[in-house]
Amino acid sequence: KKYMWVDGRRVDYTDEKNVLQVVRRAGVELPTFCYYTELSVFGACRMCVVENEWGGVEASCYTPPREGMKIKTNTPKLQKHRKMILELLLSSHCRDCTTCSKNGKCRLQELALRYNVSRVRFDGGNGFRRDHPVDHSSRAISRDPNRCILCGDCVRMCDEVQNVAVIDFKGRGSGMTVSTAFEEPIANTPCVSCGQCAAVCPTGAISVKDDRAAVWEAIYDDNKRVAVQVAPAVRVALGEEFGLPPGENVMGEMVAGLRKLGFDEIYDTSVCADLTVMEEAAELRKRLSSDENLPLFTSCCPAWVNYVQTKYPEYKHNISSCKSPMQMFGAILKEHAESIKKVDGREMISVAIMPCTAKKQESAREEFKRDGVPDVDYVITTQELVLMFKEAGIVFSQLEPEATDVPFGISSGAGIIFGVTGGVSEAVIRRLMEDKSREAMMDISYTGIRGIEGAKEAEITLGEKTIRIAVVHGLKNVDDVIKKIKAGTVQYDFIEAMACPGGCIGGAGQPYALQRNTRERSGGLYKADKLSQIRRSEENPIIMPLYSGLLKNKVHELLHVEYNQ
Ligand code: HC1
Ligand code: SF4
Repeated sequence: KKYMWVDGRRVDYTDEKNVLQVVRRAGVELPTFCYYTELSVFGACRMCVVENEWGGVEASCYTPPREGMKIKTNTPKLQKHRKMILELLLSSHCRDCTTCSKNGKCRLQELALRYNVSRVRFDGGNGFRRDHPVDHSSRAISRDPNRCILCGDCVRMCDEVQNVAVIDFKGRGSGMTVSTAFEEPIANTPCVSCGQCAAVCPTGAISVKDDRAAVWEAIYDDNKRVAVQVAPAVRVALGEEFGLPPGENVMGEMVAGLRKLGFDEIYDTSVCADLTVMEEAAELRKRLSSDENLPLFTSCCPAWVNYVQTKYPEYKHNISSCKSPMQMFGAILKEHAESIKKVDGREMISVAIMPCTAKKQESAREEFKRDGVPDVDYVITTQELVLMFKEAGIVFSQLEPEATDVPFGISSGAGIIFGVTGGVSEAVIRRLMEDKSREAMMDISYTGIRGIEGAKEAEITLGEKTIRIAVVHGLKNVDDVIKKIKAGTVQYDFIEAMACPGGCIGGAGQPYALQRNTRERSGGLYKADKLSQIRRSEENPIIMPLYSGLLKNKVHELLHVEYNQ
């Protein structure tokens, strides 16, 4: 066994790439601004320094562990070093913490407190960079370079994980910033609105847009009836913000909380995920028989749709024409509202609670408006919902679980697993498989579509045909697959792509966005599926009445989309 010494204690290690990982395994939470296991090692912030046996100071993220190595993590020299870094960062950082969107969640704020930085000796000496314009152009994120500490996390995330690379370092010395090319507003770049840059930003330099005020306004307005739908992934992450273990399903408590907030109708987006399964499975069958526009690309992840449209427009016809479950629900709710309005007189406002920042941009797309009115009026993230509960003084632990509303109150387990990578494919396969036995359903989960690997593949046999499926998450992984398709080295019939690592459960709107808790959150969704009495979309008893009722002659208008781009 290999081992090293951390603060005089022997610590075994195996394949840890750097001393930082060994130290963290030993239970010491070394501070960092620029270290994430998902990203390459940058070594810029130097907060993770350790002292070696000769009194030298090394960045632990950059140092590979050596057999018998002796290091200390907390010495007067290290304390002084960390304090100095914090003071230098603060000398060029605005300090209006109370009105910053990251207040209470900012790592700079937290470390300044942790290392007792109560005054900044170099105040102003480095030139307060306070005059950069703030970029509010995107529907999903805001960029405030005045709050940037140049850790480069957003730059590496956008490039290495998402393969989009629309932000980079610019300038030199104290004039250095992170910016888009030619300082274009981010909305004019190929940014896909995934929000993953905001998820890694340790300060408020990149933050998720906050739409709470508009939702409150609608709730307070007596002339409005406010309906809300909640995405599958929200239920297994929300509890983390209230001290519950990751992956715990708090759907019932959340519904109770939403009623307390004043929402008039509460629904589960999974219901329309069942509709998506019906429509997408039919679309796949059709394309397989005509052998056109294959592989079929799933369309529920708006950041992925944006990516195809900007990077691979030649594949735009491969994107499924199905609206995402959120947009299908938005259209159905607005349609349904017409009949209620005659009785009730109130205008219906439709809100969606999503783990995702790109959903804010999706709901604002022209294609999802009818007569200029969006089908989904406002999208708020899991984190914004947490804040709404707190604003309303709701004590989450005291909520008793409640059920969603009729007439759209039943969903299947297939609709719930949409929130995890592989879930959409599994749900579609359940629909397509002729063998509807319990054993066949079990077999699907062993085809290779479950699990957190970035790219997976599976084959299923439908009658005479073998269908090849790829399940990919993280846009860099998806890009690799598309390149292989282009090169002709792989061939698929169906591709499920999700921009965020892990699928929606790892969305940038989730609590502690980078601590993705992928295993626990996906476990929570698979458990909910297992506990569902209905596990196939076609068995959802509200689906067929919908087709013969509200959707009659309106399937195309309400459930499908033709993108303008
Ligand atoms: Fe998703 Fe979807 S699963 S996209 O990941 O298809 O955001 O959770 O709501 O629309 O149902 C997100 C999640 C969500 C849609 C569904
Ligand atoms: Fe890059 Fe996504 Fe951030 Fe846009 S939202 S800058 S694509 S990481």
